[in-house]
Amino acid sequence: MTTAPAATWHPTACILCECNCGIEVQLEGRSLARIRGDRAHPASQGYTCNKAMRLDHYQNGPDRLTSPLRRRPDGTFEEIDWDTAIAEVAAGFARVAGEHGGESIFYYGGGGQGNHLGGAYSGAFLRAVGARHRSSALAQEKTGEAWVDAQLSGGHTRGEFEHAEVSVFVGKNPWMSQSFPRARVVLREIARDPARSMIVIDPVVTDTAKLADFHLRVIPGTDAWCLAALVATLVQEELLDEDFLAEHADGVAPVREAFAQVPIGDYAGRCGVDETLIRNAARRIGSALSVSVFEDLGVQQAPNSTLCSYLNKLLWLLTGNFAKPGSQHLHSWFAPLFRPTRVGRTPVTGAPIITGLTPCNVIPDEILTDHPARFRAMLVESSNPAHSLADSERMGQALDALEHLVVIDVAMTETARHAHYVLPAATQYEKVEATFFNLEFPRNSFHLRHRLLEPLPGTLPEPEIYARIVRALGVIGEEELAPLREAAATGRAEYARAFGEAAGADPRIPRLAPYVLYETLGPTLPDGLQGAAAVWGLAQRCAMTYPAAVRRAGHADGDALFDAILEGTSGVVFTVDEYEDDFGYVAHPGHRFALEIPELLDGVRALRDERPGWTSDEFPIVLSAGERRAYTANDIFRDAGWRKRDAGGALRISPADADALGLAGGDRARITTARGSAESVVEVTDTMQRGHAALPNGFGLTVTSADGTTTTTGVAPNTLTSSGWRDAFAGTPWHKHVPARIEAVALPADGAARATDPSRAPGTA
Ligand SMILES: Nc1nc2c(c(=O)[nH]1)N[C@H]1C(S)=C(S)[C@@H](COP(=O)(O)OP(=O)(O)OC[C@H]3O[C@@H](n4cnc5c(=O)[nH]c(N)nc54)[C@H](O)[C@@H]3O)O[C@H]1N2
Ligand SMILES: Nc1nc2c(c(=O)[nH]1)N[C@H]1C(S)=C(S)[C@@H](COP(=O)(O)OP(=O)(O)OC[C@H]3O[C@@H](n4cnc5c(=O)[nH]c(N)nc54)[C@H](O)[C@@H]3O)O[C@H]1N2
Ligand code: SF4
Ligand SMILES: [Mo]
Repeated sequence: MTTAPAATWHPTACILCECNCGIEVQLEGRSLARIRGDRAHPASQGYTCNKAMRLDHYQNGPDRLTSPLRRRPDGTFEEIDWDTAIAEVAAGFARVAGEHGGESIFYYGGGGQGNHLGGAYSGAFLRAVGARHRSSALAQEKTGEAWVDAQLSGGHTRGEFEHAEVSVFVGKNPWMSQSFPRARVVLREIARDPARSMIVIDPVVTDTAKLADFHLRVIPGTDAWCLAALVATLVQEELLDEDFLAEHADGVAPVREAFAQVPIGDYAGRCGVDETLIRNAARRIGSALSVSVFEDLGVQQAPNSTLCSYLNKLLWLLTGNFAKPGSQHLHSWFAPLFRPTRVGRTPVTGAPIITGLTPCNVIPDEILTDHPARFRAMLVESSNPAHSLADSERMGQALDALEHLVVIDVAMTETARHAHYVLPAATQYEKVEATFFNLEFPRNSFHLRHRLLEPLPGTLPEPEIYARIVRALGVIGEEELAPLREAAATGRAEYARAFGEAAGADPRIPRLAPYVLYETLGPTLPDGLQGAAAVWGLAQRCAMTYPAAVRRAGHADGDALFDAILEGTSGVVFTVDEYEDDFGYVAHPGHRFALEIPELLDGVRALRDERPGWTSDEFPIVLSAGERRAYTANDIFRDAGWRKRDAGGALRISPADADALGLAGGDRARITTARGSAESVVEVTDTMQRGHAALPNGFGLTVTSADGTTTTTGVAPNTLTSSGWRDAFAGTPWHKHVPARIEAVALPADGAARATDPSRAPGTA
């Protein structure tokens, strides 16, 4: 493929958050020169936020890798060719598996906000080496919620905010963090419409809270009391949907009992919200025709997080806000991101494995030990755990303790610097890509993005990297693959028949399915689309799982769906559901919700004797470590120059704290926690309440310029967090609730260090 003429608009997607808005791009050479929203995209319909326009800073970002690297004994890296790299990477995993068993090989990542297709092939690698343990960023945010969902319904739920009469955001700031289609348009529509209401539970006056009808401005970390008071109001004021509960739910009585006695006024006092406001918000929920809720990191990474997920879900369940327009929904999946049934215990610490994922916060403990079952080798793909997981320093020590660490990334990251081998990937605009963040109802869509550019010389797409590793492991040979290749050349129907037959005869075929598809079906796909081979298998499964909904979306069967996906370069709707069919997604017997979760009802009762408060005299301030802002995007942009504002990533504090600490905007402050200490520029804002401070996420990445000098902009939040600071159920971190101390950094006599110039931002080396 050569570079297309500049005037052509190429459809693809933004890769900066789970919305993956459709965009169109004009190229100039290898630059994404002009970007606009793609109106043909079924979910985003032309919408983007400010961040998508800056995507060239990703495509042409710093520290781009262009050759496989091998660590030298002195810690520096040397470039090696792909054949050598693959042979040594595969041999390293085979050696560890041979000596200690495949279970000692750990896998982390498998995709970020825009790229899950590569990860679809990782399963073949894992099964080829006998690995069983894995994790990803989901296990530091969503596993508590997933555990609650597993008990309640066995599925994942999403709100339909576009049509909801009442929208509830709990520890979620969609104006900044988006996460559902066309978020800002929808939020503005809600704010403008007097018949609709928005309820926001957040200690900060966020841009979302500014649009809210009810802002429950909790004291940080007290959501459990606030949510319990809301649920108790519904119960005590008899606002439940009794018909819905009788027809569709079990375990209602114990829930009713647990909340009948909750002292609403007392709990309102503990969370710092006026009792009348809580009661009015609950009444609004109880009387609405439709309610949708979104909980996110403000509760999922804070005290009582799993309990908060339960309380939050009771709000819509008790009021029957399910399976109708504007309400909460269970939905189809193109490929499931969560498998609620996959539970177990980790080998060393016995931590709960939820949806198949090891809690991120215990990963260092599963490595830094002499326990015989410890993890000894690791493959990291599309993730930067040395920066994004709690306690970066200890995470780094754990990575260094591994016998074999392989990192697949587009850039030299904080994690890659610890690796024995670094394998350079093509970017998401240089290969066929997709995500499995397909969470909508009633129309759910999937977008297979074609490449805009050839891979940068020296790099490979992940499907090819995994295929080469599996090939080198020699678990399945040409003898088994050749007949399938021949069948594929004859046609899709013949291929399906041959694949089914081979899978029945040889268990290696289904075990290594993504690899087998890539090697046999892949070569028959149009140029550049070989990596989509696994999508054929997923499309077949999707059509078998939701036959009626797939047909309603206009696809006769799995093959037709696959063809539509290959051709639909702006994305396709793969299921169209009927509202009443939603109950069919409830996995429990009789498709009934199971409202009673005994462990968490104990948690509700325990709130009565518990007093919120995790700070101390030494660390009196609650630090929210990793807030989403207009110019943050996880660790995807390494180039600090993409930011138009807040270039240094300011520490936000309240005027009251600023006064008490003798700080003014632009000053520098030292922030210290039980784990670490860092310096930051300060922004004083009355959006923050007294005793609460916030640092943004995605800062503190270290980039190397051409002359070898390194620059770090802003604070890496996880230099300040501890891995032990986590939820008792799910092990998810309390990043939004880190007790901290803030002190003014003494300025030189002339005040010269007062930093408003971004190049002088604290932390800039
Ligand atoms: N701009 C931008 N958008 C993003 C991302 C990004 O990096 N940048 N990342 C994406 C990803 S991976 C995710 S998971 C989502 C996360 O999206 P969000 O969860 O919305 O993002 P945060 O800003 O981390 O946290 C949300 C809110 O929690 C509030 N909060 C802090 N402490 C508490 C508390 O004790 N109680 C309550 N109720 N609220 C509290 C904060 O004030 C904040 O407004 O964003 C996605 N979108
Ligand atoms: N303290 C604190 N820590 C947090 C958070 C917080 O709020 N506070 N938020 C957490 C949350 S919610 C999340 S989701 C995580 C996210 O943290 P991570 O899981 O580390 O994910 P990303 O930041 O998205 O990093 C993606 C990596 O993928 C690489 N990459 C980009 N494109 C490709 C590609 O095509 N192929 C490959 N192989 N690599 C690619 C990028 O270079 C980058 O290194 O951070 C978490 N960490
Ligand atoms: S909402 Fe998310 S996917 Fe859409 S443009 Fe913004 S960052 Fe990109
Ligand atoms: Mo996330």
